Formats: sequence, C-alpha cells, structure tokens
Amino acid sequence: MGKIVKSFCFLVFFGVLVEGLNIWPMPNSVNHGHQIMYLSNDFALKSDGSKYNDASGILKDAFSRLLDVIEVDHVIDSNFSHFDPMAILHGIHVIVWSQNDELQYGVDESYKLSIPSHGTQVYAHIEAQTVYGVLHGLQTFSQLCRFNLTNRAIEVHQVPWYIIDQPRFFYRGLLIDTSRHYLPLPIIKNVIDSMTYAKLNVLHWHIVDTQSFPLEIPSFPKLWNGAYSISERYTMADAAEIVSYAQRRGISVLAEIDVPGHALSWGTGYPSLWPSKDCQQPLDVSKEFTFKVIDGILSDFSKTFKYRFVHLGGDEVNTSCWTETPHIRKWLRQHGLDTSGAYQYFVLRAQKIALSHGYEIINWEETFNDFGSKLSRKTVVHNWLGGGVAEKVVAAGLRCIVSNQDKWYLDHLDAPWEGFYMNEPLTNITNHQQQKLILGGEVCMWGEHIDASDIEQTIWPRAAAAAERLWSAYDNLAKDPSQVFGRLAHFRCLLNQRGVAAAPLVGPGRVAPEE
Ligand code: CP6
Repeated sequence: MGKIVKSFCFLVFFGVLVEGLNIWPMPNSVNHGHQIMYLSNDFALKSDGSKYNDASGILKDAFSRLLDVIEVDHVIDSNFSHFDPMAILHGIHVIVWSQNDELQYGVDESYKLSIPSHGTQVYAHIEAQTVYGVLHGLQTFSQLCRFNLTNRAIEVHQVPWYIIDQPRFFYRGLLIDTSRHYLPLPIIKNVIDSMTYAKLNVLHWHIVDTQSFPLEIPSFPKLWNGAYSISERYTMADAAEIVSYAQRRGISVLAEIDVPGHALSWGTGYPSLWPSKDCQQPLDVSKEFTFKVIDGILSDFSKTFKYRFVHLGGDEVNTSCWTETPHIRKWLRQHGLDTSGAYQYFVLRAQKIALSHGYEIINWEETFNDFGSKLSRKTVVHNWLGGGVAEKVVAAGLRCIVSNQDKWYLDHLDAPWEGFYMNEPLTNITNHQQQKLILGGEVCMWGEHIDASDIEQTIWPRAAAAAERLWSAYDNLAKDPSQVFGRLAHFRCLLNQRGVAAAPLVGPGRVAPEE
C-alpha cells in the first residue's frame, strides 16, 4: 500500500478543531500548554553535548524517517515571513548519555521530550540514556506534528510540551510466522517499521514449522529443501539484514525453532529426522543426529541472532509416532522412558544446547505445565493457552511472557481491539518480586490464514491496543476501552497516513449483534 492521502487525523466539529491528547501509546507523564509552533523548512537535528557519536548513523537515519512521516517535503514555499519569528521551531536537540548502542533485552528506553513555546532559535529537546530512548522520543514528537494544508506548514499545537516517558515492560513483542506463508523481506521490513510507531520492541520470528523451512542453515544445507520453492527462502544474509534493519529501529529479533513438534518440514532435506516415512513428526527423539542438527542450527543462529533469548517452542507435541515406530519404541524401552519422559528429555536436551551457545531460553507453556520444575532456571515460559499460567510460573520463580490466545491472537479475526487493550499481564499477580518476573507480552500473527497481501490490516490497529497495555504506566491505562477509542482511531489514521494498511477500528463490540 502506498501513502494514503489523508490530510488530517484530527477531529473537527463545525470547523473547530477538537484539541485532545493524541499520543499512542500514552506516555508516563505529559504536560502541555496551548500555543502553536511552526517547523522551519530547514528543520534540523543537533546532537552536540552527546556522549553518543552516532558512528553507525542510527540517529541520523531515524531523524530522516521522522521528516518523511511528518511530510516535511510537502512544505513548499512556505513563506515564513508571515509567521511570528518567535514561533518557529528550528529542529530537535538530542542528548544521549550512553555511548553504547548495543540493543539488548532491558536496554534503557526512557526519554524526556520538551518543546518550548516561543523564543529565538528555538529547538525541541530530547534527552535519553541510550539512542533507543531517543528513537521513542522521536516517535512521540512525530505524533505531535500535523500538516496544515492551508498554510502548508507543519504545526505543533499545545506547546509547550514536557513529556517524561519509559516503558512499563521490557518485552513488547509481535510474532510473525514465515512457515505457513512465506513473507518477502520488504514485507517484514514494513512490519518492523510499523512496530516502531507503536513502540513495540521485539519481533518474534517463528521462522520454520511443519509446513515449510524457508531459512538457510549453513551447517545443514539441505534443511531449506523444505522451503515452498527456491524463491520462497531466506539466506542467512537475509536474516542478518532483517536483524540489522530491526536493531537500527530499536527492535530485537527473537528467532524460534519449534521442537520437537511443528518440525515436519525439517525432514524434507534429512528424512532420518522423521520417525519414519509415514509417521513424520515429532522429530526422532532416539537419534543423536537430531540433536546434532539442533546444535548446528543454534550455532548458526548465535552468529546472527544476538538477542539474549532463543525460542525453542515445545508446544502441541503429539508423541504417537514415537510409540508407533519400532526403533523408537525400542529406544524408549531401553531408556526406561514413557512418551512424556521422552518429551521432557527432548526439551531439556535442546535447552542445554541453547545454553551452550550462550542463549537463555523461551519455551511455550506446555513445557512448564508438564515438567516445570525440571526446566533450566534460565527459561522464560511463553503463555498462550487461556488458563492463566503466568501466576503459577512466577510463583515457581521463573519468568513469563504473556500471549493468551483468547485475547492476544491476531489470527482470531473476530477478537476485538477492546480485548487486546484490556488484557492485563499482571492479572492475579500482586507480589512485587513476582510481578518483576513478567517480562511483558506479545501479540501473535500466526500465518495459516494470512500472507503478504493482508498481514498489515490483520495486525493493525489491534496490535496497537496491546502496545499501549505493554508500554504505558498502569495508572495511565483506561479502565474502560471506550475512553481511548478516539485516541486509538487517531493513531490508526496516522498509520494510514504513513502507508500502513491499518483496518478500521470496529469489531464485534461495535457492530450490531447477529441476533
Ligand atoms: N503454530 C504453532 C500454531 C499455534 C501454536 N504453535 C497455534 C495454536 C492455536 C491457535 C493459534 C496458533 N499455529 N507452532 C501454539 C503456540 Cl488458536
């Protein structure tokens, strides 16, 4: 989708602009006045006084993306002599305290943004510990700008602004699934760009599954024989390009291999990974080769996917092929294992391999439900079932990410945005130490029923509702979603303006019931 020309996302009633507070997600603390400033047509980035030298150009590129989205290039011949010279904003002065631009779980994402109301040579100010805090500050700034068609200027209303902001949770994820439908690189990049608008910060890349194996694994080069076609594959260099593209926008990539279930496509290149030709999953637990392949994949991963965590799946394992295959049945007997013991053995052995490559581990919640006390203490349990496992996980002293399917599964097309907004990760968790074990949450865009043609409008605007839940301070969240409808509708309009095909904000809660 190209840019949708919509000049105005603000509400107008009888020619009068309704001045609301239209920032999404809502910052921690906001103060503002009631004057207007105009952006000069040489609006510039200044960063003197920063410890951070931007050798990698992250800041410079982010600033130029800001100019793109606020449509500075539409300011043609604005005759600034008409404007009060004291009401011109000449740019943004950025101060970053840390030199380090490593993006990692728990990086300081806080920022302060101030925009003065008048003066000579006035700049907005963004101050942050890291360049990633500045990126969020620039996003907030972009949402305060509006293009005025009449005078062809970009205005910031309600100045002066003083905003102090930081995320509530460090993990604010979105899952994409490139196994059920291949997603071309430009589509993944568009998704990453759209995530930055809502301050989401983890792209959970569910790369491979039963249906296809699209990624090149240098250690085991026949694995991507399981791709749908040779044009529906990613080289490791493609993956590195995605990681770097995301990192420069403040987004970490969490790579997943879902084992031992959800891995049938692995056997296209290496059939001995299947229990047998007619019983093809889960992966053969009895063979050393199975774990050699996992070791090769995670070794290759560790060179490209630098996030602290790797996701090892572990969900929905149907072990009937293990008992129905003679050589595995024999192996089970020799090792004194029943199928649930073999499932545990598999998951724990995969965990050890991940640890040996320097990763901490994320596993889907069945692993915890079946043998939680045996999991490595470095496990993060990823909730997806509806049964409220998070409180049990943190009571057991493990960390948890929340994605309950009744609220945060984007592939449930009839799940309304109100449910996304109201899903509270700390439900029933009151102990402060236990609350800290909830790293955050993630909305899931499983790929069975979507592809490049409709992924954007299936993700947005509902993912934005979850994004505010994960970013904003608890006390700033609306108790009733109808209170944020207007502000979310405004954000959805901004997405459209920026070329993101966000769907209209309706849902079962807003249409007439069927009966
Ligand atoms: N694929 C994998 C899936 C799902 C899961 N894992 C899934 C299950 C139920 C629903 C939606 C998605 N498609 N690998 C569960 C985590 Cl409703």
